[in-house]
Amino acid sequence: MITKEQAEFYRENGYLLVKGVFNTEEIEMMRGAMEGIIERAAKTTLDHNAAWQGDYLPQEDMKKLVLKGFHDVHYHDASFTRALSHPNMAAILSKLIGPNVQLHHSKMLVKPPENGAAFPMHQDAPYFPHEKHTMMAASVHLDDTDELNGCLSVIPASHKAGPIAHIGQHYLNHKEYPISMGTPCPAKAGDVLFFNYLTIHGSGPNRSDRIRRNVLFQYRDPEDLPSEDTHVNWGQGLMVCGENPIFKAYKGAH
Ligand SMILES: O=C(O)CCC(=O)C(=O)O
Repeated sequence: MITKEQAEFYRENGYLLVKGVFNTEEIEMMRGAMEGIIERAAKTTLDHNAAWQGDYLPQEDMKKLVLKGFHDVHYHDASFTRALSHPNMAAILSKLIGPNVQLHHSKMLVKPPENGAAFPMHQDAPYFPHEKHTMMAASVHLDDTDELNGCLSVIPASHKAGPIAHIGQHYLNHKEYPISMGTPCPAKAGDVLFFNYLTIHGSGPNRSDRIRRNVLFQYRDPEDLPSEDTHVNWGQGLMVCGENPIFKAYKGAH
């Protein structure tokens, strides 16, 4: 699914956009599944707006912004389980991480038209630090994205600098790391942006009349152990490629 050059690009730059990983039918299934999650959540106390707080926008503007975010989407709908372990995904992940690949968690992010909130620049590493830094996100695009509807931006090769101190563990100082500092990664529905959890990334607000829906799967080498006991999720440890050589040692006797 990817060439040696693409894998090399990922190692050098900390990110890689792969075109056409999912077909139209698979994308449609995931869009429907996402709608189902939002509808069901709206009937419970789970419906929440995950828009970033902070000082990157005046408070009045911030209040208008919406970002629908839910974790563990593969426990809500099987289309996400199929997507996270899709043969195309497994083929790519085994080239980027290695023969053994394990799921860490999944989530969905919906930026509605006109008022979809931005994601200030950050690394994912402070949320779930690991020893060997193999962790990477695969952001599956369910819509065409560009700068107008808040596509992802990355700072190429920023993963090489290692972990950087974040404000309250959440994001980087937006004056030092404005979103405009990143390289925008416009994509089509079905494309997947892979990026290491040390790669600085973010996304602008959705100022278009188009929705922007992404599903994000986070993966690691099973031998890359957490250095802090945080962000433990359902389904953590699901094998997506190869085998888990340390299952017994890590999990103990049970
Ligand atoms: O999808 C986006 O716009 C950003 C998502 C992101 O940065 C994250 O979940 O860490």
